[in-house]
Amino acid sequence: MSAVVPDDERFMAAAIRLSRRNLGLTATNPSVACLIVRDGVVVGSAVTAPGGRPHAETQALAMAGEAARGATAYVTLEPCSHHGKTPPCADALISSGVARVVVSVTDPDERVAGRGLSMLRDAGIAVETGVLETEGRAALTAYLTRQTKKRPHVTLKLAVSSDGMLGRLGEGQVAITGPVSRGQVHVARAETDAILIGIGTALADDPELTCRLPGLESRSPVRIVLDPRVELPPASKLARTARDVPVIVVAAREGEADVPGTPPSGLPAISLSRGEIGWESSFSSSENEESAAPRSDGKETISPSISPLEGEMAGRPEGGNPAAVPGEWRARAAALETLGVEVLICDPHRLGDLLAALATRGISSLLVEGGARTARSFLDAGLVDRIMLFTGPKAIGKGGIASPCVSGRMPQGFALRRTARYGADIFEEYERDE
Ligand code: AOF
Ligand code: ZN
Repeated sequence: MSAVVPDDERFMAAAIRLSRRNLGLTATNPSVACLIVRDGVVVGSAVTAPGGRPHAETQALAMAGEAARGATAYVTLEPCSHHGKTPPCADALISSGVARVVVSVTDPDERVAGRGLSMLRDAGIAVETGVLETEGRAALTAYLTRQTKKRPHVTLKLAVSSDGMLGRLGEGQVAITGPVSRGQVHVARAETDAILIGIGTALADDPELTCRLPGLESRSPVRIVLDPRVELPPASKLARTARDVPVIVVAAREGEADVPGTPPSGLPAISLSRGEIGWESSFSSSENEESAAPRSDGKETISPSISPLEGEMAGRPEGGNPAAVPGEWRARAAALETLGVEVLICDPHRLGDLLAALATRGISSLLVEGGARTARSFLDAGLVDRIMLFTGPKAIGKGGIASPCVSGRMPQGFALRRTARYGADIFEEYERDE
């Protein structure tokens, strides 16, 4: 038998805070934290290492050494029970001699799923679970979404003027929010595996999409551009920095981007060529043209249901360049690849397929940063889990590009979770009720 004791929530809260430290750094593995507490004193503490291993528990136990004997271990996720790349953490806890293990969230990974807790109990250790579970789940939300929905957790970030606009037609970046809000966006980027924009935004704003907070520059996420016709200019900041921080251009199969909404005639939604689902290799040689083979993984492709993404933002004609010449498409892709950009062939009308492919790549969290049409497409497809809404004090007025949602008029199913004031801006965080 075991029961929650008064200090359990205090130590679990500390563990959850610690677990957030490596968000966005642990690839497919969740960022988990473990505290070893003896007589009210923390004698060991650790978070899952960058890259995903070692796990938190073994590091915290190593720090505690002999002091772990008779201590309580606080772990934000159920200790693993499987022999993966490292031996089970449940075994490490048992042999350390801890008397009690307090867990926040049970692990949905089918290799674990309750077995970690059973192993501890069978060894005579007192086990308590569900402590600060809501907070624990919030910190693990990207991992839990990827495990249960087989896609990344999607956050939509919107910076909206006081009159509900995202920018002004024909202009590049328009300052809507102030420096405090922008800092918060950079924090979100640091905690996220990948960031996504539409080609319209890439062309209009020429953004860098990196995390530029001092000391956190190395935590920039993978940058993804939905770019059906491969229009990202080689001179863009994104392309020029692709060797420092990865850039993926998501392009339609040659010739198909010009017919928005048309199902790809019997072709796969995502092609296979690099041994990993959904990722197509080089366009630089004609050999690779042949490699666009139908999916060999036996999965069915999903019928297209969402609106086209191209031509979404200020500063460019709607629908991009319909007269794109096939040979030039290939040359544009090759030019980007020379700069280190990865060109992925995936029907941009099928966001669900794209997200599934990103999940197989180990991307558990995705931040969608614009523009209006990309935001709308993700919302329409029901693929947004969280909305970060920043509302600035100034109006855009005539020629504004309307935001798909504004404060007080959010899509059905989203509930307000948090508000804050960042300088002159109002921040609201909404989550899908589920
Ligand atoms: C823990 N502590 O710190 C983490 C855990 O690929 P592997 O072998 O590293 O296993 C990955 C799985 O381990 C992951 O899906 C999740 O179930 C668990 N992560 N478990 O005991 C940790 N990060
Ligand atoms: Zn483990």
